[in-house]
Amino acid sequence: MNQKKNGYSASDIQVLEGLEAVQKRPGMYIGSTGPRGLHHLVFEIVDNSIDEAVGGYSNKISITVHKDNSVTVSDNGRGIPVDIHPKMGIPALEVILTTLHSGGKFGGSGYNITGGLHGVGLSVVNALSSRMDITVKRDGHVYKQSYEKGRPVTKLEIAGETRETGTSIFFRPDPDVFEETVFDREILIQRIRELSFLNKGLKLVFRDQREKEVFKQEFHYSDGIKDFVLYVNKNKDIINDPPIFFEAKKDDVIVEVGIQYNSGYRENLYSFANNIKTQEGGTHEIGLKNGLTRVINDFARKNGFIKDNESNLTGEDIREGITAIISVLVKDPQFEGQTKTKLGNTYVRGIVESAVFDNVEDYLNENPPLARKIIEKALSAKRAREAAKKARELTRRKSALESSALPGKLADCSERDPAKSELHIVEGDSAGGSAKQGRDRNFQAILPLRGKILNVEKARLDKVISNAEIRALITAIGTGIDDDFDLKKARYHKLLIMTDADVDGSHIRVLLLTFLYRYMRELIEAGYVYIAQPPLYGLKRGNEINYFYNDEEMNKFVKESNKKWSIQRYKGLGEMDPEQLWETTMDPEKRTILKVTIEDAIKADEAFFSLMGDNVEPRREFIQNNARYVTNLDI
Ligand code: 0RA
Repeated sequence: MNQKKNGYSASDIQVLEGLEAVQKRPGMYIGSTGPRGLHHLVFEIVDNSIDEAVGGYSNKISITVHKDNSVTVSDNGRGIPVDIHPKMGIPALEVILTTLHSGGKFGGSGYNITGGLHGVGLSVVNALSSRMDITVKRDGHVYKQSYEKGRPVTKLEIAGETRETGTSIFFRPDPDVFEETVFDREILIQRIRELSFLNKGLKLVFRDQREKEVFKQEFHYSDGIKDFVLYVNKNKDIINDPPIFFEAKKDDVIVEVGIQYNSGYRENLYSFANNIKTQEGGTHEIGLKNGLTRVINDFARKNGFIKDNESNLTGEDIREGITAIISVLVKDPQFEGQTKTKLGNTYVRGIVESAVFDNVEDYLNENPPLARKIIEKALSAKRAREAAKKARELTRRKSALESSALPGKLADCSERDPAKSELHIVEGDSAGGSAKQGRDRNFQAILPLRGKILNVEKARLDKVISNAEIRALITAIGTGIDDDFDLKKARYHKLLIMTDADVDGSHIRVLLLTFLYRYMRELIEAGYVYIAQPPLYGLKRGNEINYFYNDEEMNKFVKESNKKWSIQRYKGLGEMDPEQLWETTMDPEKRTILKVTIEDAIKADEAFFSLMGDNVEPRREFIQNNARYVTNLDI
C-alpha cells in the first residue's frame, strides 16, 4: 500500500512536527491532561463517527471501555478513505491519523463539528495514545493499521474481505501524558445519552468491560429533543403535556426545539449547535428567548390575559420553570467566547426567532387549556418578581439602618486590607470553633455555617436573601448580591470553603458554589473562591503524625515505611483539634487549596440542578457520585 521508499520526505517531517506539538502541549489541544482531557479523547473519536451519522451514512456507533481502560469506538459509516493521498503519497487514512486538523473536513455531514475543543481531529487522539489500532471496512476489504504515540508501527494492510463498511478505532491513552487513565463511566454515559437525544434514530451502544459482569446500555431515542425534554423533566411536576416540539429548516439551518414547563422556578435552558453544548449560549439561544417572549406576550394580550394598561411579561417571567432545549445544525458554525461554546452566526438568530414564534403560536392556538396554564405560570412569576423587588428594597434600607453590623457568628481578622485577608467558611459549629482557635487571627476570619444552607433552587430570590445563613455570608463578604453586587467592596480576597469529606460536606460545597455562581459570580471570576483540602487520614506513631489526603498516598506510605501506625480516619473537620486543623488545612505554608474556576461552578450548578428532579433521593445519589467533580478541580 505504502508507496514511499525509505527515508524521510518533507511531508513526514511536517507530520512529526505536528504530532510533537500536540505531545509537548496536550492542553492546547484537549484542554488538560486531567480527567477532562482524558474523556475528551473518547468524545473526539465519537464526534467523528457522529459526523458520519449526521450525513446519513451510518446509524450505529458502539463505544467499549476495555479492562485496562483502553477504548474501542466503532461505526457503520463509509469507513475512513484509504486511497493514496495525491500530495502526500501515503494513504488518506495515514494523513488523517498523523496530520493536524485534517479530520472531519473531507466529507461527512457538511455540518462540521468544530466547536471549542471538538474537531481537533483523530491525529490528536493518536498523538496522545500509546497504541492505536484502526480497522476500516470499505470497498470489499478490511484494512488495518497500528500506531504508537502517533507513529505508524505497521503499514496499512488488507486483513480480509467484507461486504460491510465502517470504522473501528481502538486506542489506549498514553500513561506518560495523562495524570490518570481511568475512565469515569458516568461522564461517558452522560455525553453518549446527550448525543443520542441530539441525533434521533441513531443507536449508540455503550459497554464497560472493567467489572466482572460487563455493563451494557443502549441509547436509541426516536423522538430526539422531545425525548430529551421529557427526560430532564422526568421527576418533575409537569405543566404542559405533550411538550411543545418542532423542527424547522431554512437556508441550510436545521432547528429542533422542545419546551415543557414544570411547577418549579428554575430556568433549564440547554442549547446545542452541531451537537456541541453551547454553554455560553449564542444567537440560537437569543432567537429562542426572543421568539418565546414575543409569542407569549402576543398571545396573552390577544386573549385578555394581559390588559391594555398592564406591562408585558419579561423573558424571565416566561422562562420560570421552563425546560427548553434547542439544537441547531449550521454549515459554517462560528464558536466564540471564553470556552468557545457560544454560537456567533448572526443569521441564525432571525431564523430561530421566527420558527419559534410560528410554531409556538400554533401550539398555543391548538391547546387552549395548556396555553392558559403556561401564561398563568408566567403571570405568577411576574407578581413574585414585583414582590421580590419590594422585599429587596426593604432589606437594602434595613441594612443601611443597621449600618456595618457584621454577623455575630463571624470571627473577623484584625487585618483591614482585603487583599491580605481570608474568610474561611466552615461547615458546622464545632469545626468552626476549632478553626477559630487554630487560625492566625491577624488575617484569617472564620464564619461557621450551621447545617445545610438553603437549597437555592427551591426558593426565589426574596427567600434566599432572607435565609439567616445566607445573610450572614453576604454581610461577611460585603459585596452585596445580584444587581447590587460590587466586587470592590469585598472584605476578603480569599474565600475558602471548608467542608467535611462526606456526602453532607459535598452537598454543602455544591450549594455554596451554586449560590456564589448565581448571585456573586464575579467573585469566582476574580479568582477569590477556593476549596480547602482537609486530610482524610492521620497516621500516628509516638509523637510523629503524618497526614494524607487520599487512600493511594496513605497506602503507599504504609507499604514503604514498613512500620506499624495507628490510623485515624477523619470523618469530619470536628475530629481534628485546633492545632491539627491549622497545620493541615489552614496554614498557608503547608495547606493545599484549589481555586474554583467558573467552569467548576457551572459544573456544580449543573450537577446539582440539570438532570435532577425535585426528588431528593436521586439528587443525593448524584451528588455522591459526582462529588469528585467539585473536588477534582481539573484545569
Ligand atoms: C474522511 C472522509 C470520509 C469519512 C471519514 C473521514 C470518516 C472518519 C471517521 C472517523 C470515525 N469514523 C469515521 N468515518 C468516516 C468520507 C469518505 C467517503 O467520501 O467515502
